[in-house]
Amino acid sequence: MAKPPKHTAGKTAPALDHALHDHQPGAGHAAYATTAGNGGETHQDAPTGAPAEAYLTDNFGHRLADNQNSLKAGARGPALLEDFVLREKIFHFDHERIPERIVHARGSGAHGVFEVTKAIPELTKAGLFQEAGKTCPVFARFSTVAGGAGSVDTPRDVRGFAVKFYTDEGNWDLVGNNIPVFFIQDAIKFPDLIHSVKMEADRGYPQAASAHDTFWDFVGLMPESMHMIMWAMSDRAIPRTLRMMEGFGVHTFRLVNAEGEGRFVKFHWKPVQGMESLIWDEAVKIAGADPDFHRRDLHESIASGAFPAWDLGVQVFDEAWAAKQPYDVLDATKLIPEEDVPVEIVGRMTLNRNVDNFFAETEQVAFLPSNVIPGIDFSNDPLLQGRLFSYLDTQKSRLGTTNFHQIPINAPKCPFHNMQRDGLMQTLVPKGRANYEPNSLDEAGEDSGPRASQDTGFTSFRENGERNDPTEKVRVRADLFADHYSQAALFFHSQTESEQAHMASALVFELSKVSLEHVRARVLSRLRNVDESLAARVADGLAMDLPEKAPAARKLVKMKPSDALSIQKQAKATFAGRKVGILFAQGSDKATIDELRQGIEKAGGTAFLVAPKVGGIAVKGGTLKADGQLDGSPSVMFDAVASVLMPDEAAKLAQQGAAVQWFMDAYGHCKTIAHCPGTQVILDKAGVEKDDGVVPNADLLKVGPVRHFAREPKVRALA
Ligand code: HDE
Repeated sequence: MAKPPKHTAGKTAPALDHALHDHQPGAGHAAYATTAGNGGETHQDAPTGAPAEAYLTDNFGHRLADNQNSLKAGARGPALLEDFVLREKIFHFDHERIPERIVHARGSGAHGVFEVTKAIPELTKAGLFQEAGKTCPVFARFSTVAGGAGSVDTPRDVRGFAVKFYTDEGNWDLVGNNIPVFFIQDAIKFPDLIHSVKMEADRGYPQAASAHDTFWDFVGLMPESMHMIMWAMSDRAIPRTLRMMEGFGVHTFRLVNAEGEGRFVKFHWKPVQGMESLIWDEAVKIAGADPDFHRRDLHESIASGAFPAWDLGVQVFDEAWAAKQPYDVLDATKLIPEEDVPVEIVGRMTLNRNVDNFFAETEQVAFLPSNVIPGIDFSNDPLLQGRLFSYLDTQKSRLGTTNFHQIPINAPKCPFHNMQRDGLMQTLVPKGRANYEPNSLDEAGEDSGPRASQDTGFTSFRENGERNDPTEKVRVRADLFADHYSQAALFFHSQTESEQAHMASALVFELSKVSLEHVRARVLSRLRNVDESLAARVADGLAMDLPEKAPAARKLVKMKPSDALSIQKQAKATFAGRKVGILFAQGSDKATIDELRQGIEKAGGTAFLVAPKVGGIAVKGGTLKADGQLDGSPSVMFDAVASVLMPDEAAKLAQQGAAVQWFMDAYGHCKTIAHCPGTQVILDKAGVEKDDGVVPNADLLKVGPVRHFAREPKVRALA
C-alpha cells in the first residue's frame, strides 16, 4: 500500500501563484493549490481552516483528498471506473485544444488602453472620438499569417495587427495587418491564396514559409498580388519586434458624422517606438535561437513597464477626391500615399497589461471586422465585404458556439441586450418571456425587453452617389409590401362555408387560450380588415365586444376568390392511399367482408379488419384474423368505416364504449359509414343519423372515403 499523504498541519496555505484574477463578474473562481508529489510519498496538503481557494477541488466544487494516485482495486490492481477524480481530470485534459485559426494561428496579445488625443466630431459621431482625453480599454493581438500556432515568430510573413476597442457603444474591431495593401482584390480568392501559401497539401511542408512552389505559382498567375509582393519581400515582413511595426486597416472605411455626412478613411497605427526590421540572416538565426522571440519581447517589455504604444492616424478623403485618383480606393491592393492625403493622428494605444491566461484571452479572442460602432462604417471594398461574413463564421467552428461573444475577452464592456437566446454554452440567464419583438407584454405589466432606437442605433451610411453604386443600402420594405389584408381576405373568401366555420372556431379556440385580453382585442381589430363577419363570429365565440377596426397601411384590393385555395373544393373521392376500417365479430359473414375488402383494394385503398379480439374468430364461412383489436384501432385511424355484424353480436357491442365510440367518432368526424342492417343497434346508440354518408355496405365504393361536411352542424357547434 502507498503511504497516506503526509499532513503538514500548521503550515500556511500553499502559495496561490496560479489563482486566476477574476475579471468576470460571477465567474467561478478556479484556484490551484500547489502540490509537489513524488508518487504519493510526499506532497503538501491544504491545512484545515485555509481559505477556500487553497483547496483543490474538481469542477463541481468537491474537495479532493489526493491528486497523486488514482483509485485502484488494491495497490497493484486496475483503476476503477468509479474514480471520478481521475476521470474528470483526464477527460478535461483530452479536450483542452480547440481548432487553431485557419490563418493567423500564431499570435501574441496584450491588454491596453486607447486615448483620444484629438477629437474629430466633424468627421465621426462615434462617441469615442468626441473629446480629447476620452479612453477605452483595448485588446491587441499580433500574428503571423501562414504558420501554425506553434510555429516560429520570425518567418518572412505579413503580421496581423488586430485591435479590439471596448467602447461605450459596443466593440469596434480594427482587424488589420502591418502592411497597408493585400494580395488579392476579392474575398473569393482568399481560400486559394491561403491554400497556396500554407504547407503544401500532399507533403505537409513547408511550415510558416512562402518560399515554395504553390505560393509562387499562385502569385505568378495573379498579377494583382504584385504590389503586396513588393511589401512582403521587403524588410516589413521581418519586423524586429512586434512593437516596432506599423499597422494598417488596409481597406477604405468610412467615417460618418452626426449630420450624416460620410467621408472615406484609411486607418494607420504608427509605433511610438519607431520602426525597425531584422536582417534576413538574423531572422533565420533567431528562429533557431528563440522561436518565441517576438512573443517574449512583447511580454517582457510590458512586464518591465516599458509599455509599447502606437498612434492611431486617419487619412480622410471624400468621394470627389477618390474619383480623381488613378486607382480605385475600394481596391485593397492600392494604398493612398501620405503625401497626397496626410495621416492625421487622433489617438494613442498603449499596451500595459499582459494576459493572465494565454488560452482564455489570446487564443479565445475573436475579432470581427463587422464590429463597428455608429460613426464608423464599411465601404464596398469586395475584400472587406467578404471578411464581414468570414470572421463571424469562423469563430463558430473555432470556439464551438454562437455564444462566443459571452467569453469575457469577447464580451463588450457596455451592456448588451437582445432576443438572441439559448445555444451551446449559454451562460446568461435571461428572465421573462420577452424573447421576441414586437411584443406588447408591457401592456400587461410584464418586462417587454429592449427595443431598437433609430436615434442612437447603428444605421448604415446611405450610399447614394457612391461611385459605381447607384443603389442605396436601406432597411425598408417596398410600398406594396404594406398591403397585409387583401390576400388574407382572398383566402378566407375562397373557403367553403364549413372551412370558414373551421377557421372561425380555430380562432376562437386559440384566442380563448390567450390570457392577455389586450392581445385578443388587437387580433380581433385586425380580423375586421379581413372580414367583418369573421371578426364578429370570433368576438361572439369569445364573448367579447368588437374593438375598433385596426387602421390598414394600404387600401385593400378586392380579389376574386380562388377555388385552388380550398381543400374541400379540391377534395377527391378516391380510395387511393386511403384506409377503411371494417368492424366484424363472431359470426359475421366472411363473404361480405371479403367482397368489401376486395372492392377497396381494387380501388387502390387498404382494408383494415377490426374485431373485439385479434386471434382467429369463427365467422360465417371460416375463421378470420383481425388486423387490430377494437380498443387499439379507433375509427380516427381510418378514412372511412364499414361494419359487418350479426344482430346478436351487434347488440353485445352496443354495450361496449369502444364500439359505440367507433361509430360516434366516425360520424362526428364526418366520415363515410358503411354498415350492414345488423349494425343499426350500435348506430342508434351512437346517435348516427342517416345522411349521404351513412350508407349500406354495398354503396361504400360509390360514396368513397370523403368527408360529409353537411353533417357537421348536427354534430358540433362551430363559431
Ligand atoms: Fe483575415 N481572417 N481574412 N485578413 N485576418 C482571419 O479570422 C479572411 C484579411 C486578419 O488575431 C480569420 O478569427 C478573409 C485582410 C487578422 O485573431 C478568418 C479575408 C486582413 C487576423 C479570416 C481576409 C486580414 C485574421 C481566421 C479575405 C488585413 C487575425 C481566424 C477577404 C486587413 C485576427 C479569425 C486575430 C484572421 C478571413 C483577409 C487580417 C478566417 C476571408 C485583408 C489580423 O476569418
